[in-house]
Amino acid sequence: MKTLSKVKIAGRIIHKAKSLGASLAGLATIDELKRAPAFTFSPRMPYWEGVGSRENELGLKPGEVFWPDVAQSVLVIAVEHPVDKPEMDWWFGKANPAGNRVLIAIIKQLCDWISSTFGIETFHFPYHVEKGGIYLKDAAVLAGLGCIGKNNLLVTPGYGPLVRLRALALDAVMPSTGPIDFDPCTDCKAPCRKVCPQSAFQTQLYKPEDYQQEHLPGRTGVYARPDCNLQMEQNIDGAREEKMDGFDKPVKLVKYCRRCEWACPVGRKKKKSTPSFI
Ligand code: B12
Ligand code: SF4
Ligand code: SF4
Repeated sequence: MKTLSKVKIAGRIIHKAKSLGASLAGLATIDELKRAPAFTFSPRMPYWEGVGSRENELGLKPGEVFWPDVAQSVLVIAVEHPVDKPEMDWWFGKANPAGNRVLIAIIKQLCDWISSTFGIETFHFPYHVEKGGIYLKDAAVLAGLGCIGKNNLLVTPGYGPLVRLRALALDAVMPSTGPIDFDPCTDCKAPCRKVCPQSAFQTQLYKPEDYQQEHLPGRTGVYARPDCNLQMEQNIDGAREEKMDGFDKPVKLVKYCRRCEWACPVGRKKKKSTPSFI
């Protein structure tokens, strides 16, 4: 069989990801990831407050990432979570949200396809970092999917922050597809920061001189993770049982806050204007 160049393999993998339902897909190397802000900052981050510091079987300290032997590059995919499909994000009791299940299914199929087509070993990263996952937003920035916005979310040119992410590792160094020259936040008045019910973007909790790095949560250290996490806990406490299709009994529906995500105008599709004579 003719040997394909890495560039061609990368192109085919990205094309396959999109044909399986990914809205966006891109590649970054593990060496790039290891130097990325979330990876260098997290193990030194105070205020974990229980988020991401739960007991784990990998022996990881809070914030540490587990790198499997096969990890040389990562493929990051994004699936759009449009405003008019909020249910993609809802937790039904302990059941994964529908959007998460879509991401998992795409990555599973890609893992099988990549190893059978190119003979490259793969690893499906779990969601939680303490269970062996990676920092997906930074990975997505390096893979060229978008930038970190003032709302501390990945903001993509086509879908704004309205995406969810997942990744797999490849046992081959692939050409990186990013980062891209894109920053819609510079001249934006940041409505995303004003809508937060917990005022999580009000104070600079982390300072560059304390961490010897420029990029911090909320870009400059102004995102207060403990405040945001409090909102998530309130959302869990306030969840009500509702009757839902596909469930025999009423199920607890957790609808986590997305205000900083929804307030961002980037990537909103303009509704087709209806001709006035109809
Ligand atoms: C733990 C977690 C939480 C915790 C803590 C969040 C946090 N950021 O600390 C809580 C429960 C509070 C939370 C809340 C939310 N989360 Co959350 N969360 C995660 C998880 C599992 C890990 C994130 C983490 O710990 N990061 C480490 C911290 C230190 O990183 P950070 O805060 O992002 O800060 C870094 C970046 O800003 C970066 N950075 C800044 N500038 C620049 C510039 C460049 C060039 C680069 C490369 C990097 C960079 O540097 C900082 C570190 O120094 C990820 C999934 C995953 N495996 O990645 C989802 C994830 C980040 N969450 C997600 C979402 C959507 C949410 C919520 C909207 C809730 C919801 N409805 O789902 C809110 C939004 C909060 C916000 N505005 O950031 C999505 C984000 C999608 C997107 N478009 O970005 C993710 C990726 C999950 C997914 N399903 O796709 N989350
Ligand atoms: S609302 Fe403005 S500042 Fe906030 S993420 Fe979107 S473009 Fe950036
Ligand atoms: S998800 Fe809600 S609570 Fe958390 S930062 Fe965004 S607006 Fe604030």
